[in-house]
Order: sequence, then structure tokens, then C-alpha cells
Amino acid sequence: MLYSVKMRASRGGRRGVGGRHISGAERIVPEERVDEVAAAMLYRARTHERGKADFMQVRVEAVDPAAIRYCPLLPVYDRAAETAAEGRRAAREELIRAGVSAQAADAGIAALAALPDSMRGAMVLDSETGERLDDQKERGVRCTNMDAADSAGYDQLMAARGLGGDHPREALVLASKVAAAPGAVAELCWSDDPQYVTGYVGSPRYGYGRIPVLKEKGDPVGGRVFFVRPGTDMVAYVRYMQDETVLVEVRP
Ligand code: PML
Repeated sequence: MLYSVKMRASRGGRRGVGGRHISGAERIVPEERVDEVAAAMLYRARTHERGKADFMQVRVEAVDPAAIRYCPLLPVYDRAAETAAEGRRAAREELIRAGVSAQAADAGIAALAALPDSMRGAMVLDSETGERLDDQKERGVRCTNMDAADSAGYDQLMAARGLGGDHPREALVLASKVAAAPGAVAELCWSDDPQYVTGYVGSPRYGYGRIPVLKEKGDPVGGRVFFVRPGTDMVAYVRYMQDETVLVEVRP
């Protein structure tokens, strides 16, 4: 039996409602790993660079095996950039190459750059017009309920590629689920961790394009933009992102 283990931590709200998002994580693991994974998440919540949480929640829930879907892990490639400005130019190029219009790419980068605070979920934009399609305001659409199908194999692959740490591990799994969504064209992400400036453009067409600098060091604001084809059924899209359990497979 597999279990979903989720953690969220915040500060300044009331019983976890409102307040500032500090940290979040999720895994889908066999029963014998639940304790270890939950303890590691709590440690992470208590020691996060974004600040001291005053609310921490860990939720453990059995996953219905019949409801699990599978998708391929995106291939990883690298773009060079030495400054945030160079990184954002590279992100624009990658978005356009993936099928996003120049207008929508600019709108997505500008929307992320203008965020007053980090979003837990993503803004969903029309890949042609750049118009925002979700009605979730500062909450955004969360991509949740996913993990690597074979955790040990995935960790080995990441280590062999020199991709250590939680950020790339979680981001590549999430980007793979996002790229497998109905209507997906591309994703743009940079982290809300003040010290972590690497981000990526993900797409079903080219994979996971890592960009070493997408924001200034010390900036605590980050988030995601999902670009979708015009006419994408948003109800089905949000259901897929938030409710469907997807395990990401390394496929030859
Ligand atoms: C996040 O912190 O949520 C985003 C992490 C982006 C990771 C980019 C990478 O290192 O591949």
C-alpha cells in the first residue's frame, strides 16, 4: 500500500489559515517509509530559510492503487545564464520554442516578477494571449499528488546527473506531471527560497530546461506559471493538477 505524506508550514495565520507560506513538501511512499519521511518533512518545516513557522501540519493518507496514473520523467537539459536578466531572456526563448507566443511569454515572466509574495500554486495563462485563465487569485492552481514511481532509481539518476537536494528532486517530478496535463504547453518556475536562484522552463516538447539564475539572491518571492493551449477545459485541468495521483516513471 502507498501513502501520500504532505507537509505545509506557515507563519502568522490562524491555525494554518492565512499567514505567510514558509514551506511545503509531499511524497508518495510505501507504509514502512512513512515515519522517516514525515520526520524529515517536519525538520525541514522547522529549519526553512524563509523563516520560523508557527504552524506545521503533516498529513498521511492511503492512496487508492486503482486511481494511480503514470507519466514519463522529462529529460533534463541546461541553458547557460550568469545573471537574472540573462536567465529571464533564456526563459523567454525556451517558452517561445516550446510553443508559447512572445506576448504570453512576456506576460508570464512579468506576472511572476511582479508577485508581492510567493504563491503556493501556479498562475495558469493562455499560451497564445497570455490571459490568466484560473480564478484562484493569489492562491493559484496547485500541482499536487505526485512522486517518482521508483524513488531509489530516481535518486540514483539525479545523483548521477549531479542534481542533489530537494529542489531539483521535487521540481522535476512536478514539472513532469505538469507537462503531462491535458492542454499543457510549458511551465516557468523560479523558487521562493531566498538562496536558491535556479529555475526552469518545462515543456512536453523539449523537457526540463534548467536555467542557473532566474532571480537575484536574497529574493524570497517565487512561483510558477502554467501555459496551456487556448480552449483547455479548466475544470478538467484543475482536477488533474489537484486531485489525480501521478507517479513519474523513468522510461528508456
Ligand atoms: C521550488 O523551490 O519550488 C522550485 C525549485 C526549482 C528547481 C530548479 C532546479 O534546480 O532544477
